[in-house]
Amino acid sequence: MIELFEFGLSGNCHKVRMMLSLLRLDYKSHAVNGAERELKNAEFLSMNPFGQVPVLKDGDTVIRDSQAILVYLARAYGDDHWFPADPIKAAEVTAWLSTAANEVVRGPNALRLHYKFGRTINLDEATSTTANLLSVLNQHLAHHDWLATEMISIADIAIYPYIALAHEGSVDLSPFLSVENWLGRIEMLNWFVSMPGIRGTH
Ligand SMILES: N[C@@H](CCC(=O)N[C@@H](CS)C(=O)NCC(=O)O)C(=O)O
Repeated sequence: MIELFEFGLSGNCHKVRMMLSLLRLDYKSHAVNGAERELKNAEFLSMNPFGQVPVLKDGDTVIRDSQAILVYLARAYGDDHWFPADPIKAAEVTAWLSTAANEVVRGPNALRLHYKFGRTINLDEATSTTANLLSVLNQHLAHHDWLATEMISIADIAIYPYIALAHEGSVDLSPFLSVENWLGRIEMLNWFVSMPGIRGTH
């Protein structure tokens, strides 16, 4: 049985929930209470020494980090298009996984943490990172249906949640029509799952 240690409002956890659903995998959810310091007790730290969700357990295998979990699920349970064996395609997917862990975190994720959860951030840096990211995404998606290859891959899943949640960080996506259309394509997938804050239609 697959187990997922998670927060309901976390976009990083939502990547994993989406992937599990799209692969039609059953799992047991463990809602971790960050306020109760459940992330920092010895048992949790033995699974992820950074004390963060998501963490996925599959039998004796424990994987931390949302991008790593997507790679694991794609290779263990998915068809090749999710994380292709082809070296060039694998590199294209990995480039977007890096974008998810870098520009997305410093941009729309940081703005959401500020406006929704009150975290102090460098607003100018987060705003300019977000503007540049959305411009890059929009130009790329003007000519591509999916981010990395001609089919959906874990690149799309890794980038999706914090773009779909960007409005909670006071970001207006309406000037970025190709991004809006890509969000809509993902939301039309069979077995797509939503989360609080993700609008139903784009
Ligand atoms: N690189 C990690 C980042 C995970 C992360 O930032 N998790 C947040 C929730 S979205 C968390 O656990 N925060 C609590 C903390 O850092 O104490 C990933 O992609 O999974």
